[in-house]
Amino acid sequence: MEKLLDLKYDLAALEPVIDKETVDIHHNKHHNAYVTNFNGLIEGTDIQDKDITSILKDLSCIPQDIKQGVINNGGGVWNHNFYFDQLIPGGKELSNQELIDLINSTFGSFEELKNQLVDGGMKRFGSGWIWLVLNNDKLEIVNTLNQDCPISEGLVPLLTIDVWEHAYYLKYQNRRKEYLESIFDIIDFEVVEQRYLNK
Ligand code: MN3
Repeated sequence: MEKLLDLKYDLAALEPVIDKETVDIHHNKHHNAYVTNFNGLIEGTDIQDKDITSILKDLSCIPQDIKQGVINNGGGVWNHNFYFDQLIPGGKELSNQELIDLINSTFGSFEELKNQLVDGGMKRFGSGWIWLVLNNDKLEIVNTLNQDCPISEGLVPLLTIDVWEHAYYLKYQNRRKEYLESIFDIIDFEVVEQRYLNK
């Protein structure tokens, strides 16, 4: 069973990049609903005592009649935990040289990594996520539909941006690109580094 993640910052602390009302509705309503629905689905089943990461890493463990619901709602919990946990007022820069070198050798530069994440987020048609992942120690940008989670594909996520409209629409409306470009100002790259080191 899952609990709603405790945010490390106040609801208004990510302004002006993400406004208080958006964080409030996104976290306390949408994110919380995934937690409630996920717990309701797994309660009383064979997987009720399994942790969410092991469930999503091995979808074959999910009873067939609740499988798609667990993928949608469990992914909703996991992906939002991952998203909100890597945000911080003012952002934090990357300092790990090994990861900096890997980004430069893969994408050419840190700026180009950002460009490709923005571009990938723009190309994700409909609701989903854009991710920086490790695929067998290689950096890749991938996107997922709905609440699908890259750990179900054996990938190691390092960073994600939620491109569901509920993540940005109150402030940015149709300007998804502006949201994608602005969010880098509040990404905590120390968290991203830690994910890389714990891979
Ligand atoms: Mn969301």
